[in-house]
Amino acid sequence: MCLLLGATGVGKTMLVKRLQTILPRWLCSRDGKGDLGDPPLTRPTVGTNLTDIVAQKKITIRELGGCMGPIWSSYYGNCHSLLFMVDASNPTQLSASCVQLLGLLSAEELAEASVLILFNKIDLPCYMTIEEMKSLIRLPDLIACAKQSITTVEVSARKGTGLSDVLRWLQDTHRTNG
Ligand SMILES: Nc1nc2c(ncn2[C@@H]2O[C@H](COP(=O)(O)OP(=O)(O)OP(=O)(O)O)[C@@H](O)[C@H]2O)c(=O)[nH]1
Ligand SMILES: [Mg+2]
Repeated sequence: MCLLLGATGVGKTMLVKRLQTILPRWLCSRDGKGDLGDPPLTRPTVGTNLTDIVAQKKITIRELGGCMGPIWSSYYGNCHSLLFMVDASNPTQLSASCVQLLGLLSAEELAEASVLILFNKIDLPCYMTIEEMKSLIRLPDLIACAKQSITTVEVSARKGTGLSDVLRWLQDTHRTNG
């Protein structure tokens, strides 16, 4: 099981919809590029949303809506990997996201999980660069101190940028178990 978490509106549902769209061509050519068509409409996820990504093995991604934040922890069990999404176009949300991330990294049940932090919406202009945001939340220190293995990736779920890296990470992370 892979958990997909992050504040409301960062683009989690868009990500899973787009991953499903690019999966067939990624499996053929290891390339997620090409026209993805119009971005699908999304609504705020009230509750949870399960999506199966079937590559070499089936990986179930469980999105929890941002509004479910207070009860995210009841879903930590059996979580092999964690996708944590941040809206790279919205630095004002960053400190709240950082607090959420710290809570996740210190949770006993997630100590063994591999973590991928996604900076989404890189297609939008922003007054702060991703490097500046990373240093603002002291991400290098977090990565050095965390029990989990942490990777970061910059994506646009809307445009498809970086999504083949996400699929590769999922496949590598779930190769052995989970
Ligand atoms: N420009 C841009 N917009 C995006 C991107 N990803 C998502 N969005 C938009 O952001 C809004 C929220 O997207 P959702 O996928 O519903 O967000 P969510 O994280 O699932 O939100 P909750 O389910 O409420 O927690 C929608 O209007 C999307 O079209 C992106 O990469 N670029
Ligand atoms: Mg959603």
